[in-house]
Amino acid sequence: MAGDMHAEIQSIVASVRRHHELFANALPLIASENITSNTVKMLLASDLSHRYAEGEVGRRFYQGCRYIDEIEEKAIRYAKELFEAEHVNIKPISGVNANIAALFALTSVGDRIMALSIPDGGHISSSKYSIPALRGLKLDNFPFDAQEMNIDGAQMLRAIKSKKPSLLMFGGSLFLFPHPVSEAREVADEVGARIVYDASHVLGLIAGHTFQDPFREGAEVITSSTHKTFPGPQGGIILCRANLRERIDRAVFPGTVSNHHLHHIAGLAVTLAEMSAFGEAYAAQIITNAKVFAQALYEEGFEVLCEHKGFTESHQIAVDVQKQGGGAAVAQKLERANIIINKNLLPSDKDPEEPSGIRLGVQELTRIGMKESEMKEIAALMGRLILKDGDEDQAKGYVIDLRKNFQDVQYCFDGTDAYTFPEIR
Ligand code: DSN
Repeated sequence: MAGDMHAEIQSIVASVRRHHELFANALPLIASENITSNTVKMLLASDLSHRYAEGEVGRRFYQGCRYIDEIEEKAIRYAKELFEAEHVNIKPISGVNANIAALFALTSVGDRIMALSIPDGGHISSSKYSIPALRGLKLDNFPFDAQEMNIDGAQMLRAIKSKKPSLLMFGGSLFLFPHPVSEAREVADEVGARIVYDASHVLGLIAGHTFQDPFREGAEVITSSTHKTFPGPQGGIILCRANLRERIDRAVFPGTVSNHHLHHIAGLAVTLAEMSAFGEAYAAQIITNAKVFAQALYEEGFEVLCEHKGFTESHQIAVDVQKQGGGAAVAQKLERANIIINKNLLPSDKDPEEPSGIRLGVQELTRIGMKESEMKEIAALMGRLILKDGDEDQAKGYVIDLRKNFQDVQYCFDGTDAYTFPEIR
C-alpha cells in the first residue's frame, strides 16, 4: 500500500515537471497570468506557508510571529507607497476574496449595484451568479458600447441617475480601455453611490503609470488580484481611502479571511519592491508590445477589435474568430502548437459555451523579455496557423525554438531559468 502511494506521489511530481516543461516551451498568452521572480518562488516554498498569524502587525493571536510582523509591515508600507494609497489591506487570498470583502463592507442586503456584464468584459464575481446573489443585491449592468469596447459614458450617467445604485463596480476581465471613472464621480455623489474599481487585470499598469489612476479619478476602493500585469504570487489586495479603513479591515478579518497566506505576503512584498524599481519600464513595454502585436495580427488578416482606436490601451487584445470556427476551436488549435490562450465571450455573444472571440495578454511574454520583433513573429505564426491552416507540429517546433532565448524573467533582480522545476532536497 505504502509502495503504491509512493508511486502515486512520484506521478504527481512527474505531472508538475511536465507542466514546467510545457510552459518553458510555450507562448503563455493568458491575460490573467504571469510569472514571479526566483526570490518570490523561493519564499512561496518557505516555512511561512505552514504558519498562522491572525491579527495585525504587533497584535497577533499567535506566538512566533516576530519575523512575520517585519515582513507584513514592509508589504503594507511598500503597497501604500507604490499606489499612493491612504490605506492598504493585503490579507485577501484572491481577487474574488477582495471583491467579496469590499462588497460586504460597502453594501447592505437589497442595495442596487452597477457592474459590467460578462459578455461586455465583466468578471464573474460581479455577475448575477456570484457576490450580488450571495449578498442579496440588485444588479444592473453598465450600458456598453460594443464598437468602442467600453462603458457608454453618457448612457451610464443616465442609468446612474435613474437606477440610483449605491455602488458602482468598475474594472473587468476583458479590459482594453480605461473605464469612465472620473465621468461617473459627480453623479455618483448626487445619488450617494460609492465607486469601487476592480484593478485585477491592470494593477501592474497602474503601478507603472500607463493606465488610468482610479484614486485620482474618484474611486474610493481598489480591489485586485496580485498576479496578472502585477507579477506577484496569486493573492488579493484592497486599497482604500482612510475613512473606509475600519469597514474594509473588518470585512477582511474576521469577515472573510481567518489566516492570510503568509508566504504570499512575503512574495507580495518582494514583487512590490520589484515594481518600485522596474514597474514603469515593464508597464511601458507591455503597452508597446500589445499595440504592436494587435497591429501585426490585424495586418495578417485577423479581426482584431477596435482598430479605429489603436486596438488597446492595456495588456489585452480581443480578436473575433467567428469566421475561423469560434474561440474554442481556435484556442485548441493554438494549444496544439504550444500557444496558450483562452476563448472569450464578446459583447454580441449569447451562448457562454460558444464564445466568438479570443483574448490575448502580452504581460508574461513581456516579463520574459520579448519585444516588438517577437510580437510580429508570433502574429505571423498565428496567421499561418489559423488563417492559412498551417501545420501544427511545424508551428510547435517554431514556438519551442523561439522560446530558447527567453527563459529568464526580466524586470526583477533574479530571474534566471524561471521556468525550471524548483528542486528542494
Ligand atoms: N477569470 C480570470 C480571467 O482570466 O480574467 C480572472 O479571475
